[in-house]
This record gives sequence, C-alpha cells and structure tokens, in this order.
Amino acid sequence: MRKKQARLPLYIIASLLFGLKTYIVYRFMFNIELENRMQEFILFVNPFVSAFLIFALSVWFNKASRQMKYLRYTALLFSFVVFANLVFYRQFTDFITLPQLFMGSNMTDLGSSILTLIKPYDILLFADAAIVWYLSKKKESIVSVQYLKRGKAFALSMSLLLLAGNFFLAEMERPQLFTRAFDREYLVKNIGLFNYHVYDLVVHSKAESQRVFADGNEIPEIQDYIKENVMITEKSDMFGVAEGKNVIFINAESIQGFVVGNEVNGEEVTPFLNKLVEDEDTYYFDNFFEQTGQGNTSDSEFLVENSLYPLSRGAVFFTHGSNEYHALPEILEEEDYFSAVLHANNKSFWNRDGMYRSLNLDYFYSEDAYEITDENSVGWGLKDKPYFEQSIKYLQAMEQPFYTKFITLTNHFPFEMDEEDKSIEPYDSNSNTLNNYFPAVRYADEAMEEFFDHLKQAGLYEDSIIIIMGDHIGISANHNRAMSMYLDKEEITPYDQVQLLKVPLFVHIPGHGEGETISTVSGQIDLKPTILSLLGIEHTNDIYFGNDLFAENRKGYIALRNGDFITDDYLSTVGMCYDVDTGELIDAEEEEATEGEPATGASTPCDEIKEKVELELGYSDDIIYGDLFRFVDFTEEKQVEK
Ligand code: GP9
Ligand code: MN
Repeated sequence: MRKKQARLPLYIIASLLFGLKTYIVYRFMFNIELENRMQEFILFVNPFVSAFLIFALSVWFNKASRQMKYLRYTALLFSFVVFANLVFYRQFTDFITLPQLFMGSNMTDLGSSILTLIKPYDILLFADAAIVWYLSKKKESIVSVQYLKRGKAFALSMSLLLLAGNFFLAEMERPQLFTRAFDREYLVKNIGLFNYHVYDLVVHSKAESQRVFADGNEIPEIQDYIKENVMITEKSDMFGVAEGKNVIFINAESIQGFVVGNEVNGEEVTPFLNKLVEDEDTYYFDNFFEQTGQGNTSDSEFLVENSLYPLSRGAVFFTHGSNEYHALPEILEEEDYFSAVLHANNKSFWNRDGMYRSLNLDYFYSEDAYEITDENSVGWGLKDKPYFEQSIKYLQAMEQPFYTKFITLTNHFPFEMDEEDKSIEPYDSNSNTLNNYFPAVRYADEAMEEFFDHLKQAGLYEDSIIIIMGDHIGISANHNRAMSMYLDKEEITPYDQVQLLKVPLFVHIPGHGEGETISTVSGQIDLKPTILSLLGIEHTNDIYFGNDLFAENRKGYIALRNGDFITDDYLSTVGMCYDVDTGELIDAEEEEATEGEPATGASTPCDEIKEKVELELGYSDDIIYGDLFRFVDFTEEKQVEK
C-alpha cells in the first residue's frame, strides 16, 4: 500500500509568509502610528486576513497546475503592490490611490527620484513570492491539494469570517471608518493595504462612472439658477475695503458660538474673542452656522474655498479630491496672491495634499514644517501656541499679498490638555467631553490672542485682514444632558440642536473702525463671495451658492447638509417648521381645494424654502459628482452656450 503523504496546502503557506512579510513592512518600513494595544493587534491581524482572502481563492481551481499558477502569480503581483506602495511612501509618506496613479504630476515627481527610493534590501520583499514559486514548481505533489466541497467551503467561510472579524475590530476602533474615509493611513492601519486598495477602487469607480456620464449639459440650468437666485448684482458698501491686503484665515477647531460671551465656574471662556466682539475693527457674526457633513474640518474648508456644499455622505476632500474646482486660491492667483495653508498635521489627513492641488493652492506647510516634540504636543499633535509661534517665520518669508489659512488642533475632541495649559477649571457635569471643552477652548482663545501679538511684532498685522471661523461643533448631541444643564434648559429640543450649530465668525480689519455685531442669518457657504468682495475682486462668471455677508438682498436662508435650514423667520428641522425667534412650532395648515386645483395637503411657510434648499443642494451635488467644472471656462465673460 502507498503511504499517504502529508500535505500542507500552498495557499496556507503563502498566506502565512505573505502576512508575516506585510506585517514587517507595516511595522518597520511604513511609519504607521499606533496609539494603543488594539491598534497594534489590528495591524498584526489584517495582513494575514487579506493574504488568506487572496490566496484561498486558489481552491476553486480544480487542476493542480492552475492552482499553482494562480498562487505563483498572485504572490508576485501582490508583492509588487507592497513594493510599489513602499517606494511611493518613501517619497510622499502616503499610500497610492488610483487617481494619484493616473495623475501625471505626482508620478513625474516620483519618476526622477525613483532610483534613490529603491533600496537593495527591497529584494527581500519578494522572498515569500520566491518561496511560493519554488514550492509550486518543485514540491507540487506536497503542496497541491484536490479540494472537495468541504475544503472549498472551509476556505470560503474562513475568508469571510476573518474579513468580518477584521472589519468589526476596525469599526470598533474607528467608528464610521468607511463612510467617513478619514485618512489613508487609518484605512491601511485598520483594514490592511489590500482591502484599502479594493475600497479605493470602489470609491473611485463609483465617482468615475458618474463623472463619465456627465457631459456639461446641466451647466446652463445651474448658471441660470445662480444668476436668478444667488448672485447679488449690487456691490456691498464693503466692496474693496481690504483691497491688496493679506488674508489670514483662522479655522478655529471645534469652537462653537455658545462659548462666546459665556462663563464657566464664574470665569469668561473666551476673553480674547469677547474683546474682539467689542472691537471697533471687528465685525462679529452671531447668527452664523456651520454647514459641514461627515467631512468635518475638511468640509468646512471646502465650503469656504468653493462656496459649494460638501456631500451628504463621505468627505468630498476624499471622494472628489481630483475634480476641477474654481476655488479662492485659483481666483486670487489671478490677482497675484500667494496662497498657503499652515496646519501641523499629516499632509494626507483628509486627503488635503490631493485636494489642495485641485484647489490650486500654492503651498501646504504640514506636519513636516513644524518642530514637534513630546513637550510641545498634546492630543492630536502640536499645541496651538507653539504652532502659531512657529508659523510666523513662514508668513514673514512669504510673498505678499498672501491668502493663508491656519487650522488649529488643540481644541479637538476629546479636548485633552496638559495641566500647565489649563487656565480655567473644567465644568462639572456627567460629560467629561463637555467638562474638558471649556479649558481647551480657553487655550485656543489664548493662542489666537498670542498670534495677534506675533503678527503685530512681525509687522504683518496692519496689512492684513484676519478672519476667525469656528469649523464645526465640538459637542455632539450625545452630550445633550450635560449641555442642557450648562445652558440652563430643561432639554435640548430639535430646534435647539440646530441653534447649537452656530459657530463664531469674526472679520477683523485693522484700522477700519466701523465694526459691529451682525445678526442676519449666514453660514460658511458665504465666505468665498465675502472675501472676494472685501478684496475688491469681481467674479461674475462664477458658480457658487453663498452671498457676500455684507450685501443687502441676501438669499435669506442657510441650508444645512441634511436639508434642514434656517431663515431670518423660520427654522426647519426633522420635518418641522419652527418660528426662528421663539422656537415655537408652526402648525401645518390644511389648504382648501380651490376650483380647478386639488388641495395640496397641509403646508407651512417652510415649504417654499425647502424646495429651493433641495434644488440648491442637488445642483451642488451634480457639480461635484459630475465634475462639471471641467466643462466651464471661468475665464470667459460669456456663459456656456445653451
Ligand atoms: C485634522 C483636523 C481635525 O487635520 O483637521 O479634523 P476633524 O476631525 O475636526 O475634521
Ligand atoms: Mn475640525
């Protein structure tokens, strides 16, 4: 009788080798930050999961030779994917995305330096593929297995189980990882390089197909809508008051309107901002709303730069980072402005590096431009005070006039602070988040005050206008109990929830002398036309949805991304219409059927605006999903012909 030979399926060997190799690459060749044990565990597990997923597919080949061939070539191909990402990473500290792969400039950058990016020991990245190759050729009788139904079912269910387990852990570690699409590093860290590539492929093809079917036919209708409903033809009194000045825009992380002028434990929360409210050179907008979606800071940036709405799902910075835009940096470039963003975080966070290229930004001073040590950082990274201090040298060296954006970081959830930086005591409620929010906001307030001083000392203050805007809420509805206690309310109603979306906006114009508090309803969508008007720049052939904040005859409503809206009279949320001043519900009135026309059902004064809001959000989405700006020549005075 022939002795039965022990067999070890090659796909298992390949999965183990490939998983181990990928883990070593993750751990020692990519610079992936790990914050806790759980993340370490996920990072260890995911390469094996992906490898198993890929190689286990081989069981479906009945012929041993096909099985072996599949394993050989996939091992080689996937080793090459790891290698390509590693080379790309050495240059860009980022992972390859499909749009990037096809984006000329990036690859040309890489092309010239590719040889310096490849190290001799990289050959080891192919060691597992070589072993698989050898075994499949020379030891086929040992490693090939004729799989029966049971073996196939095992491979398939094991793959799916492992994948589900991995995704479950990832979702626990980083909720909404997929819908919010934070950062490529997060994705790779949590689901692995290969699943990340699959994810990128899906996102990309979805966006691409909508893009492919668009042909620009939609543009004239959108332009007509904007001309009739959005654009204001008369210039505001403020047109050109800051002509030729530098613009310094501060994106104040998570600062909400309710802290301004308010106290905690008997102390002012924002003494500096409170002073600004009273300052004669400052306009303070106290009825100004954030309009972001899942893309948080990046959505607020998107609103400001483009005066388009972000998307209802995902972060537009991520999903449509390589579209054509007609953003502030591009328009300002025509007026010889130099544009830059200064933000001490990883440049690929929110795909900023990709999106900033599409927005025509001249320069992005990211994490690498800052000296970051354990002492000067907390929570998300560099503390705001050293951040502003270290930024001044870049401003001083910058070509003027400039348009710069500063994005602060310390006042970010979970509002962690070193003891020595706390100037006020936390609040005392059942929510640590809300409690710690106050000292963190105070720190940001102090940092901005210091920044004003630095600007004065550097001689940059007089020639600049400074805009401070809260990017989005910091305290979510999860903390409503504590919030209602702080605001001394019985409960937070849906009406209150929308009111809490107010963020502060300051427009500070040194030497202006006519500042005041303005309470007309306004939002982040209004910044682009406002900045252009202040600088005296006309953009009549543009497509955007906001209004100059200083103009008369504004649209009169602010649309939120979920379709809610606020006007000077009404507030609409969860399908209800409220009186904006009193917060009282406005009951729907049954309309009588008139002759020839049937009754339209119950209606409220909100309905008419709701239609406009929906139309407008829809147009903005069409522009983004269809990448429609590639069909518009913004330099021409003439509209696209119908
Ligand atoms: C990170 C910063 C904060 O770079 O923008 O991100 P957020 O979570 O607020 O969008
Ligand atoms: Mn933010």
